[in-house]
Amino acid sequence: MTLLLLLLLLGICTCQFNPNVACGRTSIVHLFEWRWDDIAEECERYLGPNGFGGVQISPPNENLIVTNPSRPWWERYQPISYKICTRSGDEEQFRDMVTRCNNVGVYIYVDAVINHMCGAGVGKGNSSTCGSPYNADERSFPSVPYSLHDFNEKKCKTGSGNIENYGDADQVRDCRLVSLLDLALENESVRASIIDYLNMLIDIGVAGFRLDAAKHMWPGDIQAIISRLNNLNTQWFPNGTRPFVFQEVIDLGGEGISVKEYLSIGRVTEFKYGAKLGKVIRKWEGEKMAYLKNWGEGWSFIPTDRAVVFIDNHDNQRGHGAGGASILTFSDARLYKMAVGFMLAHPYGFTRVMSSFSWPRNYVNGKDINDWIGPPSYNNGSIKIVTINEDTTCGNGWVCEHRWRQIKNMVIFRNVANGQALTNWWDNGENQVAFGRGNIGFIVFNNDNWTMDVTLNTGLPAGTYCDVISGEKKDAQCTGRQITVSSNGKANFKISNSAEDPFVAIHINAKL
Ligand code: QV4
Ligand code: CA
Repeated sequence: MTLLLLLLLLGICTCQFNPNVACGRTSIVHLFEWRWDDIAEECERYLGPNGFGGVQISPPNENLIVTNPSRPWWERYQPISYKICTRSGDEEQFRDMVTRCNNVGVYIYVDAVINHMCGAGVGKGNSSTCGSPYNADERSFPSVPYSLHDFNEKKCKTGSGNIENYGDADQVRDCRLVSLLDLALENESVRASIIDYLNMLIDIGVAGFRLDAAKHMWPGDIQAIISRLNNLNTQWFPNGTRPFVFQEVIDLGGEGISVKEYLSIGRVTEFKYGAKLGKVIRKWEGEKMAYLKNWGEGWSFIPTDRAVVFIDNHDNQRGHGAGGASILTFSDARLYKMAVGFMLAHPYGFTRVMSSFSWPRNYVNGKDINDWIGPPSYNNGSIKIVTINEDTTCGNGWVCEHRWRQIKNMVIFRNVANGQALTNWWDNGENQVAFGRGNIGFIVFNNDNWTMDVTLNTGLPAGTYCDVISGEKKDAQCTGRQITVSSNGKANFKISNSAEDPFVAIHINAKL
């Protein structure tokens, strides 16, 4: 009996690590700042058919409207209430998106901003996306409702009331992150408001949450909150399914807070991943691809079944957050595709693909002074629709990295190779590397400054395969290069260092 209870508890405790993606799907995509209507369309016309597992959406709850600068993307990280009412759409549009995406097996992951409300210095008014009133001076948000005693005013010990020293764990949790009014998450009334908000989203049908600024919340408070969340909606998910939780904790080492404190609660964002891989692909600090042989825990990353990994996110693609100059983005397209390709081919972690809007980068003394620019929008502030061009790319300022052929095809590669171990690693001691996934898929990179011409053991069955980087298989034809695997599993790979994309990937579903 006690054993049964223990097993049951164990089962309950481990489920929040499961991303809940539909069988055979392995990645999610962050559709940063997209409208709910566009996401619903994208699920049906593109993400479902191409094997994407889910979408991380921008915060759906009402936020402060920031006019100086004009409507920056970051206004969405300044909550005013938990009404579903933002530039992305209202509650009806949100429900429609969740239903339509779920119906095609693409699940929704909500960016949950629960550490804080708006900035301390924004005054009072009702300049918020749903017109709800706020008074930051009095710490009053009547639409939740929150008032003075719901904030960490007394607990924070710094002079400014803001976080001043990241070496001091108490400050990081109890003081204000860049002046954002810090919620007292140990208060039952605060917990209840947050739990109501998250449970409303679960009941609508979302599959999980990104916990924004998790490092700034005490692990015990997060645990208490997520243990009171409902199981997922049984219209789409098996009985008893726990919401997937992944926590935004930036730990590059050397701070007062370790990512380890959060591993028992849910998954965690592994920020070392993109920062390190960026350095390797850029060949900075003597890094080379050959060193990727023991990529993953071997690079002192968190355990693979706890990690959410990505090459860039909405912060560090523009110099916010962590990672610095090594982070690769759509602006370094050639290197970026290699990095995303490597990530999606490699078994470590649960993978998230970034999908951005473009903005004119403008560096002054090493800092992009346009880092605030919000999504493509009209003069009245409404977000522009995502248009789709003839060639399947996006228009209206949307970059849609997830629609780049190389990236989309590697999302499919990862699905096909799911569960297969890394096999047949090969490297030239420099920046030419290759590896397989069981006898299912094989990928080869040439990031050296000379042509690669090698014959490698792919582990794949004999046959002719279509390279899914230079093209793809369409109606039994290959639009790109063809690779012939002989009966001993070997194949010749010739990759010019000046190729548009100096890598090749094949898998059994791309066999001709
Ligand atoms: C500024 C000063 C303050 C000053 C205040 C005076 O920095 O010191 O007291 O003015 O009014 C915006 C502005 C910022 C401003 C603040 C409050 O950029 O200059 O403070 O608003 O008015 C995003 C942006 C922030 C933005 C915030 C809220 O990145 O620039 O702040 O939204 O609009 C750490 C954390 C990590 C965090 C990362 C960016 O550990 O958790 O920094 N990442 C997440 C999100 C991120 C978001 C937040 C957290 C906050 O991914 O997008 O910040 O929700 O590493
Ligand atoms: Ca806090």
